[in-house]
Amino acid sequence: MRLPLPRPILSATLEIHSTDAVLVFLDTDEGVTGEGLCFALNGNRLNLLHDMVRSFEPLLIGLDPTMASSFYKRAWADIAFFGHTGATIAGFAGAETALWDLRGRIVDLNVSRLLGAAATAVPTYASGGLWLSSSVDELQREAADYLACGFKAIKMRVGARPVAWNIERVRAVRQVIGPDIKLMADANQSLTVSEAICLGRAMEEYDLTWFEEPIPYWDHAGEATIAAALDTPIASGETEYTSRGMFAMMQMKSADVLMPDLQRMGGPTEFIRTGHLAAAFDVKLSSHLFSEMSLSLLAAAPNAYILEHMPWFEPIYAERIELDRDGNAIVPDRPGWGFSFDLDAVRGHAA
Ligand code: SMN
Ligand code: MG
Repeated sequence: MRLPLPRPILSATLEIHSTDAVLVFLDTDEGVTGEGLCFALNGNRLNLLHDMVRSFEPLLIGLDPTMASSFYKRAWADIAFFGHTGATIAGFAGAETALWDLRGRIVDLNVSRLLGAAATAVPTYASGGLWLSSSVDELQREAADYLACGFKAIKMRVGARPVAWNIERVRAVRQVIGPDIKLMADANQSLTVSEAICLGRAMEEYDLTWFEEPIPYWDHAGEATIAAALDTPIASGETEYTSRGMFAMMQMKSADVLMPDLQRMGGPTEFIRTGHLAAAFDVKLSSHLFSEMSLSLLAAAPNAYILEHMPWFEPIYAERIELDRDGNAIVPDRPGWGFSFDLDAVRGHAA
């Protein structure tokens, strides 16, 4: 399916017009269906993802869902030739995400409870706005709107422009939200190490909760240099693959906060493993996109820090993430992920 954004958005590295998804349905002969998705941007390579997901059918048809790890084991070996990255792992993630939904639904438990929940609500931050495409006035209006919706934390984007250009925007946002709201800044890998240290120092007086992906994601040593140089915590990991990629980052001390992306992790099993590794390294655990699923996974992690709230797929779900009075995302008391596709809405967005 294809979901055009209300207006195109601009990060430091990408213009995004639409978010597109392959929806995954796993039907059982007992009448229970597990749902998952994997996604692409701007209408590109959606067929590739679709074919990747379907390539797992031979390993899923006839599978007893209480033997889910046997799928993980066989599929992991099956994709090794193409590698545990890119479209290969994204397709695997879509299937694994549906399988975990099914596991929860067959025993009538939310995935957080299936795992043993640590919390019934998870701190969250609004991430759907404050892009580089917004003017300073628009940034201030968007930030005020998020506060009116009950959010207590907001992320804005910064980028490879003059320090003064970025600082004017950070200052303007901090001015409207006041000192008590958390503010994060995401550079989407657009800077060099020295530029990042320079901008990071200039932003320090605005009390950022984190400075995200300052440099290209593969430069773990560079990120470690930045993390050591700045007082502001560094958040990263959304572009790395699997728990092993996260492990390498933690060994290098690249980030104070990890933000595993459910798709690049390869699904819930690898996300959960990342959470355990992060606990062992005393690194804070956040998430990237996939808010409806990451909510339950973070709720089961004792070291959960904050959930990225990205509303992109709200239009195709029957339910929405609700916030409590403190701005935390409430974990649904519904089985599986607790969110079901609204099939009429899905049909309206067919690609
Ligand atoms: C981001 C990256 C890719 C797609 C959407 C948003 C951004 C984030 O880096 O952290 O939300
Ligand atoms: Mg980011």
